[in-house]
Amino acid sequence: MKKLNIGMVGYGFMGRAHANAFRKVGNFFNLDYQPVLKAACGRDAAKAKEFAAQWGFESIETDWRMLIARDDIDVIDIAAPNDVHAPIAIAAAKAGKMVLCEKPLALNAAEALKMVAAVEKAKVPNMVWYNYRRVPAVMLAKQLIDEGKLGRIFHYRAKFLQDWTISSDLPQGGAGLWRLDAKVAGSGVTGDLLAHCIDTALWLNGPMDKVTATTETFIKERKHNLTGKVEAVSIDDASLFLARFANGSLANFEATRYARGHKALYTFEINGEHASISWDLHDLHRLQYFEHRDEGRVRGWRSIHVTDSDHPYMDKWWVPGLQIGYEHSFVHQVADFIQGLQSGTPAAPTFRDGLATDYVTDAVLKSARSGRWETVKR
Ligand code: SOE
Repeated sequence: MKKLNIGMVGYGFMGRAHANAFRKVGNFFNLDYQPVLKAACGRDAAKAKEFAAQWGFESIETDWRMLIARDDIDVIDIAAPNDVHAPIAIAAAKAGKMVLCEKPLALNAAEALKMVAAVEKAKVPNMVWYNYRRVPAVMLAKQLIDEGKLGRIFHYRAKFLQDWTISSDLPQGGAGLWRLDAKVAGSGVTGDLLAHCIDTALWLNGPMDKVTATTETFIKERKHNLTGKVEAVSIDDASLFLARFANGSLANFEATRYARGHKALYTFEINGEHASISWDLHDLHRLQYFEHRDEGRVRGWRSIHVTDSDHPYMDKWWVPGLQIGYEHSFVHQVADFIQGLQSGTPAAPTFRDGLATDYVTDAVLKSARSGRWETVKR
């Protein structure tokens, strides 16, 4: 079996999700490549060492430039905050490394475009970690849509609701809280949460033509963890938008960190001419499906427990009826990336697909400022 040497930048929540996926994939999928956790990279040597020991990385680096310079690294995996995605990805591509990048691809579409140019010029395999595509129930939704079961699509509806930033005592910036600092995150819930909804939507329902949005920052000032000073908050705390898709369907999207009681409630619903589907991250192994052409007396919403061996990915896990969870979506993503290397057909979402999402988030933020419908670039 060929080795795929991984050099990972970042050791936070996402670093754990990626490292776990690299470790597990070979146990469950028969692949030609085996990921090897070669080096974990982070600025704090003590934390990097602790992380490397916990997850089985062979070595550490404290400067991503040194990591990229190493001959024994095949893949640079970026699990660090958004403001370093572009410089690391571009340098890695120039050095001929494959690049995996956490979502959103960049701070904005202009930066994402440079990243796309770099990986395409260097012809290096690349992928963005929009992991929810790889939840079996979501993949089943994709299969049903591609088979034409829904018919013409009328509506797409998505939400991503959280409640972890409601307290005004919560500081912004630094480890764990960089998502509240616009300089590091690029935006608030638009880039962090809506980006997931948009990636899934573009994949399931095709390109978007235009959007009209509104955003709000409920808490205007927060103490900054790095400066110690109270500073203006410039992320969007909530972001809502309407969209028109190229296929003629109408959509609404909402993301907030101020929906008390909701922790990570990502839901979407699609209404077609013949059928509707809906999915809910808090019940991620189920797909709700309504088929109008069923016999009238028994017609109703079916709750499909997506755990059978003919469901996407499920033949690789336990036995029918035993469900899997969040972390498995990352394992599937690594498996698909490797299968893309083997087959020569790159696994999506590539950086170019990630750019498409950044074009939408840019249009959403632009519309929130202008108060007008904005065209989505392609
Ligand atoms: C934010 O809380 C967050 O961790 C996102 O950054 C992730 O992308 C999402 O999957 C869960 O919520």
